[in-house]
Amino acid sequence: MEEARRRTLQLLAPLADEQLNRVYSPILSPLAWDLGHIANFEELWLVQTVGDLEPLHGELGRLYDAIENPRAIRNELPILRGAELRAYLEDVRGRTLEVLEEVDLESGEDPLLAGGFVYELLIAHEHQHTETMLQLIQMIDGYEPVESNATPEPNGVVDGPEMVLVDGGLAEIGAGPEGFAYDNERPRHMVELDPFWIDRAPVTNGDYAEFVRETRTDPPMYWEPDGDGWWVRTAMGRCDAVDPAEPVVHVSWHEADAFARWAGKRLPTEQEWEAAARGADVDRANLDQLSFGCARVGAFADAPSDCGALHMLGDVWEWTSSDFLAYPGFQAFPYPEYSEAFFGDTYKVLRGGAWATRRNVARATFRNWDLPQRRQIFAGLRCAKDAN
Ligand code: AVJ
Ligand code: FE
Repeated sequence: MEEARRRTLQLLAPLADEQLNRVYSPILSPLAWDLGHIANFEELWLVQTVGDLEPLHGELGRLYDAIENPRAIRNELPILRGAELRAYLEDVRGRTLEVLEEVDLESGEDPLLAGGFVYELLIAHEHQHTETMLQLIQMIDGYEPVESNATPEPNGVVDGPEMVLVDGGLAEIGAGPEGFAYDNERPRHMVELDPFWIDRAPVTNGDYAEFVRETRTDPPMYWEPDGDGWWVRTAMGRCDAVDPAEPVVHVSWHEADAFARWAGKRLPTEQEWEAAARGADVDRANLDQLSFGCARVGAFADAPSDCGALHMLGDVWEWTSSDFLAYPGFQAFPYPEYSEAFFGDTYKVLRGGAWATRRNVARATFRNWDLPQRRQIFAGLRCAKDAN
């Protein structure tokens, strides 16, 4: 929990209070809301629910309820700001640590506490909100990270076939009963897959620029023409040449789907994606935020998934053709608003995690979801094709 908090505060450290309170986009919360929401989620689950204590600020929690308060209105709420916000984070954490002293994680009677589930939930939640914060940080001109790592360079055998084959048959989908996973990843179940081809690597900026040129479709978010027939990236107010060898990022589901059809292919289903990701190594992937961008295709080429695919985890979330639906036998846990409220044909599933995703929340069974028109998320794609 301390490590998660250090990262949250580190990402925000270069920013003035005015920037934390500013609305950069109606589809993203002001950073001060995210920060207060992180602390309030901790208070709700670790202090109030586990510790049976009263909240510090009475009804304050209602302001940080993500379902009750759509992103566009969050800055109009009387949320905590400035020193009061910082004090709330610290006071909640103090009480969390007091409660933790008393807690019995071993008895297994309370499913919330068994295996430390609620603590894992809390950490994953904070990790996911730091990714949301990074979506907004892309819009802040002149943002300079406190700490950053060079993006990993291509290694191993980078050249290979355009697509790799995944055998058909029964595939195990979803997370098993052990360890932390979200409710929407469970229960694990078998699906019958026809054999299919999947791109060995995510679609690159080079591929996507060709699609834009030929179809006159909009470029990805944050691309501007460089005046010389190519493109620059303008995220964080920069002006860097688009690298044709990096995976394309900040495209919508509609754009991803159109690209796949233009290429004579299709998006994979989320089950196909998961089968293709089997054997991918979460420790050999461009994750965890500090590279502040994608790695060129072929980074970790020495660590392919079992079918031979690269970059299944990290760099960009990959759009799938699948709607966000419950797995057979799904049970909401610990609260229906986490996943169940979003099931249906409104949201599309993304898989794999991006450079902006903490390593702790990236895994082959993890299901992310968003609206098909969204581009501020770190989303790209890879294509699939029937094998017969
Ligand atoms: C899984 C990224 C869609 O941001 O709505 C954060 C994660 N859930 N707090 C979201 C989440 C509750 C969720 N996504
Ligand atoms: Fe949240």
